[in-house]
Amino acid sequence: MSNEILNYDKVAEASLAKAQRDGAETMWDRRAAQKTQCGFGEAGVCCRICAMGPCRVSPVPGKGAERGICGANADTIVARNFARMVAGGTSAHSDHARDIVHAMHHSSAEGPFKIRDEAKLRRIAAEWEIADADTKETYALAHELSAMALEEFGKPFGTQRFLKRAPQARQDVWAREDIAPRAIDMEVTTLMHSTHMGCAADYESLFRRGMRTGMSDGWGGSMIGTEFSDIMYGTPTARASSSNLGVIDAEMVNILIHGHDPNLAEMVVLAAQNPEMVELAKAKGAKGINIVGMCCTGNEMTMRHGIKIAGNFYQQEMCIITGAIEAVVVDVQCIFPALPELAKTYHTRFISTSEKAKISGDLFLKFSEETGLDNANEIVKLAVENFPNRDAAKVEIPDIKQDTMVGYSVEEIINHLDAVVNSQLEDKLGTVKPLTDVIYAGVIRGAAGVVGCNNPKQQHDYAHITVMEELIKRDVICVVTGCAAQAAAKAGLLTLEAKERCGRGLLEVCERVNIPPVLHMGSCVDISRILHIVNLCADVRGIDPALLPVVGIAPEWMSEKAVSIANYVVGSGINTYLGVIPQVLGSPNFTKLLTEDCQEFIGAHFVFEKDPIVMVDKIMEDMEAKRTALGI
Ligand code: XCC
Ligand code: SF4
Repeated sequence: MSNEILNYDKVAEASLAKAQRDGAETMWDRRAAQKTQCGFGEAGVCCRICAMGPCRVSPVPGKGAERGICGANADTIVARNFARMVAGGTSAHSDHARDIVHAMHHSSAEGPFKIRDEAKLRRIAAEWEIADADTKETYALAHELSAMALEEFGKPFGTQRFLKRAPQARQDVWAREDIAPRAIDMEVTTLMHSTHMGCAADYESLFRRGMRTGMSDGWGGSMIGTEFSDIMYGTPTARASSSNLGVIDAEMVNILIHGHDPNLAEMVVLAAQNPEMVELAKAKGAKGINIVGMCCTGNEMTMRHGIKIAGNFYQQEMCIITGAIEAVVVDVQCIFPALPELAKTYHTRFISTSEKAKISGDLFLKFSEETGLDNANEIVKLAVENFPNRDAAKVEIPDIKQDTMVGYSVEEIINHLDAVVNSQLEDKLGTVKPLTDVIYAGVIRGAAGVVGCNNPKQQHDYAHITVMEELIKRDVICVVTGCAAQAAAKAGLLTLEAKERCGRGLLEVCERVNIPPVLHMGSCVDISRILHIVNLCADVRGIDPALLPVVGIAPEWMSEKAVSIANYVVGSGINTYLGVIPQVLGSPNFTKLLTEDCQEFIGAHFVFEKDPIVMVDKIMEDMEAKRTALGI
């Protein structure tokens, strides 16, 4: 077993040893079965977009075939493959957002979909220039706004509405370089067209079109996903939670919610609070119902309700291996197709709910906005009734959990800043200016957004934690989302006490503002919160965000969504550091375009660096150079 790859993860060894005893297969067995991974695929030079192929050109220029049958060279093939990853990622985030907007379209005073942050509804309606946004009846306004949001996916003309949140200097770059995204579906479709056999062959053009598609994710789908989820389910506020497999409770009915979209998870939490359901659980011998979260569903639910975090991407199998999960309930994205089979080794039921992500092997129970609460009731009941089937001999829950703080939306960060700076004044400043003040004063050197998945190409959580620990030591504040945030939670970095692990400047800021040095900002669509706050900071200084000492980092990424994210973060003027190297090295030209040349026209670039310590050294150099250029 690959323990050397997992020894950073405190629960992994026992968990995988148990899997072996139970005869359960895990990702590690399957990874071993893959043997050495394909060198052509790794370099991005395998093309199978038409049936004359598959064609593979040499990953090492000058050796072997240099062109596919149609004549596409390594540059074209690599650029097309990369662009298609962007299209995949953008569609995933954006389709998630569309479901949220649909739920808002079904919202009503009676529920179950309701408007919980009316102030935000009115704020965004005003931002989108709806007349009488402050006086219209709540649900009439919600329906009008959701109809407008749906237009963002398919409108024939114009660009994404949220782009106006960026300072003018950045909007000018987008206009000049033609990467201001139009309707989201249009960007994805046109990119699939461009990458069809016999279309775009110019690698730079493919890159630019890919970036514009990614931009429709960050400033379109993801931002809509975040903002509309806040309107319906509440804008997150700071709250306590707990993390790691130890949050699974041997005496309770445990339901693992896994996936991304809060619609399903919100309904499951609501259903589990129903006193009748709790009584039923007691009648079955349990003390109650314990909902635990995983991946971004876990992030959405912990940010708004303090739902405990069972773990990140890597731990999805380990949860089931505890033998104490009555049901795994999933919607979309990042769900191993292996789970239903693994669940059969235990008493666990595996329930998939989205037609977009039907996973065979156990139960499919279609969730829809019309019947959301009924669906959730059925799911929770099924889990409760499964409790007596648990095999006590197979239950083994690692006794490891870590307290954590979550819930730092942009609004909540501003509230915290206001509480300190303005404690004597009546009026709240309501801006991020105090944050830019401490960056400009050099008390903190810069800010980093650490995001993304786990990937067996990196030791589990090691790259995430090392990068964060090293950055806060060097007075760089971190904001985190996705599975990176859950890694931080498990490592105790999302606590007020973590300030002891910081440099002096950041320690002082954490004390005064009463925040952890690493702030949980949510799920992966919530990287739009990071975009938003960076742009607010640039705005108060009247500069292009590309000038700020701010970076994006994905130390252990794996998904297409991460490629889309990297594109919009770079497109937004923020240098992006990747700890797993994307499959592009088979084209030195395309690699150079990403890591150097795009700096010239976008004002930011990609950095590939597998070693987290070396990565942090590069980041500090990057930030100090930006500080020098700003004269701060
Ligand atoms: Fe998935 Fe969003 Fe990656 Fe985690 S971080 S493995 S994409 S859950 Ni988004
Ligand atoms: Fe081969 Fe060209 Fe077809 Fe790709 S598009 S599979 S390189 S012939």
